[in-house]
Amino acid sequence: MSHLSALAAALTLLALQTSALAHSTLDRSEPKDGAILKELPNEIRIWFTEPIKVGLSTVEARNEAGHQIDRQDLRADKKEPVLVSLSLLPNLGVGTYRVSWTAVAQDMHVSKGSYSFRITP
Ligand SMILES: [Cu+2]
Repeated sequence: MSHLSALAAALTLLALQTSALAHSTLDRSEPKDGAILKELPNEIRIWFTEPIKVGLSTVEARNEAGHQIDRQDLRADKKEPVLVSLSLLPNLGVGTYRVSWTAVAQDMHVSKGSYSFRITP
């Protein structure tokens, strides 16, 4: 391999690695989208496809009236870098709750989404 084609191969590899680090989006959550639960958990957990910059990202949970029902304490898991958690206020009643998230990936690309789950009597 000539020096030039070795360089081209290295650049191609770099480009592939960069695109592999593309935007981070929601992989799965607990409770999951559309879940119907008997009681609200203490916290919600979201697994993203790539680790996110927690300080620049937001996750909010709101009730049907639009009131924020989380403790605004978004944090990354120490062992699992793609996992973030958010504590919820206690004693929330039946109803539909919506989680909205804006995730800033390590490459600074931003992705957004929302999902909801329901508490039934
Ligand atoms: Cu990206």
